[in-house]
Amino acid sequence: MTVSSYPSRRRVLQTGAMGLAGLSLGACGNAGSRPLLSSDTHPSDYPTVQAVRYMGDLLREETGGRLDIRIYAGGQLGSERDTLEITSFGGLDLNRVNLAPMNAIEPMTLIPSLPFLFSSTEHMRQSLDGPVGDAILQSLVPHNLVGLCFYDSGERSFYNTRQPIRTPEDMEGMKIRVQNSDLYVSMIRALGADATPMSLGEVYQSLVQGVIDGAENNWPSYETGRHFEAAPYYSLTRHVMAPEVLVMSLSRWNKLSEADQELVVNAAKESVPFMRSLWDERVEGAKTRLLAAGIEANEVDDLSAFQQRMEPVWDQFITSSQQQALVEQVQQIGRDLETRS
Ligand code: GTR
Repeated sequence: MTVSSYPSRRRVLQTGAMGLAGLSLGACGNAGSRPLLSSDTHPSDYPTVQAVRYMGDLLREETGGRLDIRIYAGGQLGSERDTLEITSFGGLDLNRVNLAPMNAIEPMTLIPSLPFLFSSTEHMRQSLDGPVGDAILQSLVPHNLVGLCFYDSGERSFYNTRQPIRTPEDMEGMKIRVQNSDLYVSMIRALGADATPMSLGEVYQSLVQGVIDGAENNWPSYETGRHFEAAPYYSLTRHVMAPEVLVMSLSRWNKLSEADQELVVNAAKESVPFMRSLWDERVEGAKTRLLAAGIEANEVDDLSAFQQRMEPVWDQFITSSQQQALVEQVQQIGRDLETRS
């Protein structure tokens, strides 16, 4: 499937046209000199947005303002799936999204999204900082996207309006919101719950109105989206550690000189450690604030029941020898880390 075959194409084009009309007002005329326009679903103070802003500062300093980034945060330009399509058409230059909305367009992006693949933050970071991460970034080029870097997204866990989750049976019949990815839909079904794909912006209202019973995300998004107000039971399943990715439209990339391409890649890479330190702080801060606000968090003593149910999910989505080889590399990195510790 290519980016342009997304189902909601008509709606996307409408959103895109509105977004672009707005964007062109602020642009300085020719595409070569205007800032790189960047989208993020999170608000201005979120670590991903701050990291891209940092990258823009670096570029501005290094080029005396010739290269710069203008960020449209808070989902102003639409959902991740929609803005991704706009980016692939070249209507947006940069986009920070999770890997989930790319799962349908590029099978290699399924790998870091696999439930229970990474055993720790270190395992995830080492895997994505090396050849596995490079191969996944590279796989985006045929979709008119240049993968610049990965950012952390931490551990995703389930939260809901009803009760603590300790076993898959506790989830039976619950309506759980997922990102727009078939992998997530299968994961929820394998746990005995009903999956409802929707964009992040719709989750709060859907929880409040009882359209869904729960969702799954990391601590910072659970806090930022105020989902905790409606769904105070946060159960630490830590089932997915799929990272965020920063992509550039291939058409804008091709308009840059080789020297500028190198500046962009280097600034993106430099923003990664900056983002990670903000991220670690944000996770701790969110956890402390949410516990103080009275949410009920619980550890899950036996994750094996959840893990076992994921076996058919892996089999369903890891179907090529290319994917299999990368999964094995990630697993080897995990074993090496364990031996060293
Ligand atoms: C967040 C992630 C977003 C988006 C969101 C979601 O953790 O940073 O990019 O994927 O989850 O659940 O839609």
